[in-house]
Amino acid sequence: MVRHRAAHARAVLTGLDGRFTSALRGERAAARLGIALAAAFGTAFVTGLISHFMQHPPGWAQWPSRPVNLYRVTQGVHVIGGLATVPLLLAKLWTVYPRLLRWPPVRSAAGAGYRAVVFLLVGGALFQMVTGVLNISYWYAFPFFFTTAHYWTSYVLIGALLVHAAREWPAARRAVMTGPGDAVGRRGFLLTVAGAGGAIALTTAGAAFPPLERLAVLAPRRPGTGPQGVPVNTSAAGAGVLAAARDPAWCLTVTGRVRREVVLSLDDLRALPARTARLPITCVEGWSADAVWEGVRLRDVLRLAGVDDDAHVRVESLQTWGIYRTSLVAPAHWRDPLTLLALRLGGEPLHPDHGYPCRLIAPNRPGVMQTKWVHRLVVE
Ligand code: HEM
Ligand SMILES: Nc1nc2c(c(=O)[nH]1)N[C@H]1C(S)=C(S)[C@@H](COP(=O)(O)O)O[C@H]1N2
Ligand SMILES: [Mo]
Repeated sequence: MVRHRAAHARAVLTGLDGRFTSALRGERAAARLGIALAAAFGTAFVTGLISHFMQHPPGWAQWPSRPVNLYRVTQGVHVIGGLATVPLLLAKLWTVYPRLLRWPPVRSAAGAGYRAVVFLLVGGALFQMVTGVLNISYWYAFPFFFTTAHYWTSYVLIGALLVHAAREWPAARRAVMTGPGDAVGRRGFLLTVAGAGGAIALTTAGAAFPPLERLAVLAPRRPGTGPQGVPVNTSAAGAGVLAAARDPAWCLTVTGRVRREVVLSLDDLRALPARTARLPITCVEGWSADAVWEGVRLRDVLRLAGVDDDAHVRVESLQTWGIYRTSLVAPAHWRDPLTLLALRLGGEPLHPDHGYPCRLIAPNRPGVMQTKWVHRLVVE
């Protein structure tokens, strides 16, 4: 009796007895959503890998310093596209969940293998979205390092997606090409899902794309807010550098593989030729804020010390801990005339939270590599 009731409850839940089925759970809707999701995940994978290899360049390839806004576009597409994909994923899961909860779950060994792939696909997709959304909302609810987990899960997700797509493609194609036309309700369902995705995109895209700035009510960070009109991720107090940054004895040291070690005070830096560049801070979290920076060219300072053209430069902060306390600058970036050691922002000395007395700002580079509170350049 108990067993019978459990089986009955399951049947109701999974729609096997026909009570909880919906006309919206057609193959055609599932196929269409699947194709859209595959395109969205493929885009997320490519833009995600770009972000990864920008921060961890393989020895044989160098990321260019132009176009200035390239990373802003790829990472904006990654994060905003990812957010807009959430309703698609939820809708897809809703259309297929009777099949996900099918009983018995496996009927053969081959079936068990494929169930495992579907499990990785659904689990991986949910994991990427949930951790991604929490991360950009500054809610670090998970015990692991987001970036590493998100990076490796993306390979699992894309691998499972390829197996799933290869297996379902014939049926999906049949459903989309030759199936019965969409019932009105079903078309309305897909339009609603697309509308929800579009609404999310419209209310978050302004975090990266200025024309939509005023609509960006759902964006966790809005450009134009914060001291000097630029958002702040780590404050000087939070980084524990306030006293060192304000110390009148602050100086910049250029050392490592140099012809002569150079030590420059703030006044020495101010006496070098001043340059201006309009460049965005482009955070890996998807937001970008344009600003006008003024300072000295990194290449001018490096040439004072005498460095080889193919040298790599490690920019070190006053900060003594944290994963963003240093960043590596490859030749394409330090030789670019727009790459500055900025002393001023928007016509004023840098606010402490923006890196006073001196911060790196370079074109086409993730925010995590725009080191603040610079005090040493180590040539490698
Ligand atoms: C709502 C959806 C998503 C959000 C909000 C999101 C957010 C992010 C963020 C904030 C980063 C930057 C991490 C950092 O550099 O510290 C990132 C990187 C990345 N994302 Fe996503 N993501 C989403 C979906 C996806 C999906 C579906 C995939 C895979 C298909 C993916 C693959 C990647 C990869 C490979 C990286 C590079 C990680 C690294 O630098 O090692 N993301 N994502
Ligand atoms: N030393 C140091 N530099 C840093 C960081 C940091 O935590 N420490 N955060 C980085 C990140 S994640 C971003 S997005 C930019 C933000 O610069 P802003 O606060 O001036 O907008 O600074 C970068 N530079
Ligand atoms: Mo950032």
